[in-house]
Amino acid sequence: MPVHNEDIALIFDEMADLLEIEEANPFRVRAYRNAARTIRNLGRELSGLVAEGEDLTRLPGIGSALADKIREIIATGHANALDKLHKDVPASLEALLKLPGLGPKRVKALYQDLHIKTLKQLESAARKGRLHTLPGFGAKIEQRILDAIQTDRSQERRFLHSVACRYAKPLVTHLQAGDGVRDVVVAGSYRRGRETVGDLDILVTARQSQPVMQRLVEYDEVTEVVSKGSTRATVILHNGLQVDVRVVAQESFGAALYYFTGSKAHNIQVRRLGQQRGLKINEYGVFRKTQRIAGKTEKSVFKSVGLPFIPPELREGRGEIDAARAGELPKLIERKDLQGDLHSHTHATDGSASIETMAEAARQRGLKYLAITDHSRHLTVAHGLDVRQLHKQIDAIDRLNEKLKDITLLKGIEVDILEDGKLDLPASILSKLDLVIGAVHSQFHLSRSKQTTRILRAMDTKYFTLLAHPTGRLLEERPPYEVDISRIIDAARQRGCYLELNSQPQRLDLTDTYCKLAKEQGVLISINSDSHGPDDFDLLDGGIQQARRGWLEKRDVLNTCSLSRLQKMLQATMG
Ligand code: DGT
Ligand code: CA
Ligand code: CA
Repeated sequence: MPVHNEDIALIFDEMADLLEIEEANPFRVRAYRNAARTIRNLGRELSGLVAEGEDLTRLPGIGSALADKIREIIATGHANALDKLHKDVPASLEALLKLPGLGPKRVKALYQDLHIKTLKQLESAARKGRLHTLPGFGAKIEQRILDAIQTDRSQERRFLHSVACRYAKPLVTHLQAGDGVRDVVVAGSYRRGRETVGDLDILVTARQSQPVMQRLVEYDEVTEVVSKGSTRATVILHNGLQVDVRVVAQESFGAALYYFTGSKAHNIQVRRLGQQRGLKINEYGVFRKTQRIAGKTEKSVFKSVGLPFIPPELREGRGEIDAARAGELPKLIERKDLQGDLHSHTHATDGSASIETMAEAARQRGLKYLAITDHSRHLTVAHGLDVRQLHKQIDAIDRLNEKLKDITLLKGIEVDILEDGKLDLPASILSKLDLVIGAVHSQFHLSRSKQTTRILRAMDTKYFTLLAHPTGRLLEERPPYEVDISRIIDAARQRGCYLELNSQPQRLDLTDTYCKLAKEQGVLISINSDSHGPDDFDLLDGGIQQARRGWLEKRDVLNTCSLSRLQKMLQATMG
């Protein structure tokens, strides 16, 4: 059974969590987390690199100890060090870690202060109100834990879009290579670009359907065949992802693609339009009485109800049909519209590469400018920069800019927003930068009003340019902090500063609906990679997809501006 990058990343993430519970050295914990991220964002499978005898320590953030572990995992499927940690840390604690809102720090506190080891004990302590007395907890968290325990029981598992993508692409290639196969397309939430997907819905057209079914169940990633008929099958892949495959007739392909792309809310609204015209719309086509009038292409389906083609990212039943009828669909942003990237890290803090390497990687991807925005001193686990170190970096960037061709570096910082809303570095140094990104990296548990006030205060400080990952969520790991985003959008408009759409697959923050709100309020969004290594610039594709779900056009996005225009705009916020 092949070992994928995701498998290795999951092992390193788990090691980081368990080490943190064990109170290991925070730098060691961080090294595992960084390695997991590097591996997730790698363009190639590590198993392939190892097979070719590549030196893994040439990868960013991978030292010789980590390289040994990677080889061990690829060879054996597991890591001895993790097995050992599993023995040291009670298994029931690991179940607690899986609850949203409970990271290693809180789990450690529960264990040490209240001797809570199991979900049952946790639930009972929360019901008795014993949690909110712990430092780092509060009444809100207590309630959230109770909610989480309850929803955990009923909740289906979802997968990050980026993870689903890594499994979908090779499967599509595998099916595509079958004899007599024509189209293979992934529909559903995957095609709509949702940040997580419940399962994959694949549509196939082929000369014959039986061989497609056979080819699917023989795929080496398939671990379970749930059902297999002559034109339809459902299987589960090794990572738990469910895949529905349907073979459809060529004449129905557009109707099926339309139907299974969804969303359900969108489909229901379109079907209603059809009913008004005496049409029946289903996955086989568009029918007037028994006569098929459309269905070969998606476009023909939309046309039958008087609509233009609606891009999949918009099909959520959030006003796209009215907009389409009025001829007011947005002309959605595309990757090629981006001129630069305003958020990246180097090995001066928790990134893995030099400024120069990052600049070259950005240039290769067609970007004209790149802001270097390392962390500030308050974030000690990321080796945040102090005033002196930032001065040094500013000088280094000035020198580099003199010799770089086809790309310009901007000087920036991702400065921590402290609990009182002050920024972590003094104005005297911030004033020397091209832009200042403010970010919340601590005190996630503040009340909604406190958190909002904190951020608004930070935005009010001179030199504040851009708010990073505004809700702070980490998908499948940490819910967003409590905050009034509409007030923040409003303040950004008044203040003339900007909000980020962070492209890291676990963040995709701002979310689609808030992007739309920002657009309606006239607040520009910066779509940033938050790169920690040279390959991370590819993550911008995911940010673009999220932006499209938020109805954003080229003109709604800050970093579609030319360098000279951007510099003028930044100077205005720094004034
Ligand atoms: P997911 O998998 O939870 O991320 O979300 P989807 O949107 O992929 O949902 P899924 O896999 O249950 O179904 C795929 C598409 O099929 C869905 O987006 C719309 C269509 N569909 C499924 N059930 C119904 C239904 O009862 N009515 C209508 N109109 N469409 C449906
Ligand atoms: Ca689906
Ligand atoms: Ca499905």
